[in-house]
Amino acid sequence: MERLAICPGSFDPITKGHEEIIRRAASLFDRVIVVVSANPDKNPIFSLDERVRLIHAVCVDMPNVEVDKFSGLLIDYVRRKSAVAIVKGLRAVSDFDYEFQMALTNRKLMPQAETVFLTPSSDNMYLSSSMVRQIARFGGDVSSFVPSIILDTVVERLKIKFP
Ligand code: COD
Repeated sequence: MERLAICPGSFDPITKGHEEIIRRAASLFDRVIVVVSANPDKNPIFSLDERVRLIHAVCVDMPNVEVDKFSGLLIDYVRRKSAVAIVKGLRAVSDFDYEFQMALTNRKLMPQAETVFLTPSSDNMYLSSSMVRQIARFGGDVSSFVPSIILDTVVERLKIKFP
């Protein structure tokens, strides 16, 4: 049976940290769907379709990875796709409480889906989309944090937002 994993997130925008987790997931599972949350509470900088396009570009060399979007409960999406796992990245201790709470809640809602935590390399340990947005806002260089294939697009887009 094909083992499908879901990599969910806001990806506003996708970073090298996200890319690393997706690559690791792609090597562990038969198929991976990266799903972008349409959560309107987050007030994202990049539109849903922009985020999907950026992830597509980053994952172009990963044949078993697809990109999709979702709204509502993640676990409903996981059930609909008959996925066996939700893959999350776990950085420092600061991620733990929130991620643990989500994993336990999702397990209550769908016991047969496992949440799998992958740790990033030390280079990506303290990297987040919000850090990228903050650096860009003050005119800093984000090239160490954003996958090179989408760097120009992201920089141009952030310049429009933070001229
Ligand atoms: N290294 C490793 N992993 C990383 C890094 C990094 N540098 N940066 C981010 N990650 C991981 C995060 O830990 C997370 O697992 C994933 O990548 C996505 O990160 P973000 O920041 O893009 O996305 P989040 O954390 O805002 O996404 C949250 C979800 C959309 C997954 C969550 O809110 C959700 O499931 N929402 C749907 C509503 C729902 O079902 N709620 C009930 C849950 S109990």
